Amino acid sequence: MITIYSDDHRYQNAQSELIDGKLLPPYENPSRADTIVAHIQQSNLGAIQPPHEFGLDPILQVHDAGFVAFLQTAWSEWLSVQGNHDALPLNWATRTMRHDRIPETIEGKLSYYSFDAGTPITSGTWKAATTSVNVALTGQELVAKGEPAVFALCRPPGHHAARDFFGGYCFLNNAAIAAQAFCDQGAERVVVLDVDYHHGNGTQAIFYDRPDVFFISLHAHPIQSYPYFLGFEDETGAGNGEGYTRNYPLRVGTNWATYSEHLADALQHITQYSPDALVISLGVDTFEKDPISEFCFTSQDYYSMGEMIAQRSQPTLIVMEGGYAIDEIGINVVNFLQGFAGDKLTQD
Ligand code: Q9C
Ligand code: ZN
Repeated sequence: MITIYSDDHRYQNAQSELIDGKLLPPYENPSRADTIVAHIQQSNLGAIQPPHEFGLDPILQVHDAGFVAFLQTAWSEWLSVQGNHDALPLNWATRTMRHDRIPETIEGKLSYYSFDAGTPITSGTWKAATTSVNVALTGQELVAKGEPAVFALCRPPGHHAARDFFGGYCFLNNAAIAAQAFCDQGAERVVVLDVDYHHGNGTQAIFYDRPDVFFISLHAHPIQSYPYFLGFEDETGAGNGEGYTRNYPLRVGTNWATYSEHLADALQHITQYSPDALVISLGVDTFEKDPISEFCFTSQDYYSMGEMIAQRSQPTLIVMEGGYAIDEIGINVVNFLQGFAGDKLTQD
């Protein structure tokens, strides 16, 4: 299986993130992707190729133009007002407040275009986030040209980013942009299967009213876990998209035995839908030793998950999302990819 990767992910290298009431060294840091790519190099998985540039057009098919312009200029505006330290928002328009007035100042715009204070904007954020999109789109292009499966080693991740807000370590929604590219190239039905520990609120929201992209997610129950305010079972799509969103919220402490029963159900729905392409939002923060998550997967479980998902025949783009246990992140990702490739690629 080909991996798409660029060192430019290292441009997203924040000083700290706000978490659990503290400013801590970021969990979402360059060593994540560096470790994954090192493990892929040591494996027999296949070639690692660089991305190429796709420009803003595919991003603007998914994201709001004002939001994209904000992300592009946020650092220079922040730098000139606040100085050379990471930018974070501090307040949001919650119940009874207005969402129809976009502030003029950089501090106000940070608040308007975000949903948490754990996602620092730095000098390199735009460069890293757009490179991450190019990684996903380069992988998408290879799958569209006939590769059965490609791994897009995206960093920063994307699935929490919605049409016009960032958060959850995500700025641009790599998986959604790739899914939209499949649609724009003629796919009639695309599935995004999200197996990150956290609900992919951004991806769900982007496709919520559309029948051509079916979003299916297994994740920690939002009543217990971040992002808290989306990902419940009764969210099933709206309008023409009714029936084309499916959520499997699972309680803290869930292990592979329980998870795999729900995954089997999700895979049946994918088979029934019969998509032209599958995009997998792959997070390995379901791991038992993940520092910010509370599922109980072992490293071997990722091999089983890869094998199980590969039993579908659709062309597949695997997009990296979360996973913060640095010591095992490489093993866990390679195990998933080996399980997937073992069941799919070597039998073709
Ligand atoms: N106490 C992704 O995995 N903070 N984003 C969680 C836990 C945000 C995770 C706080 C976690 C975002 C792509
Ligand atoms: Zn996650």
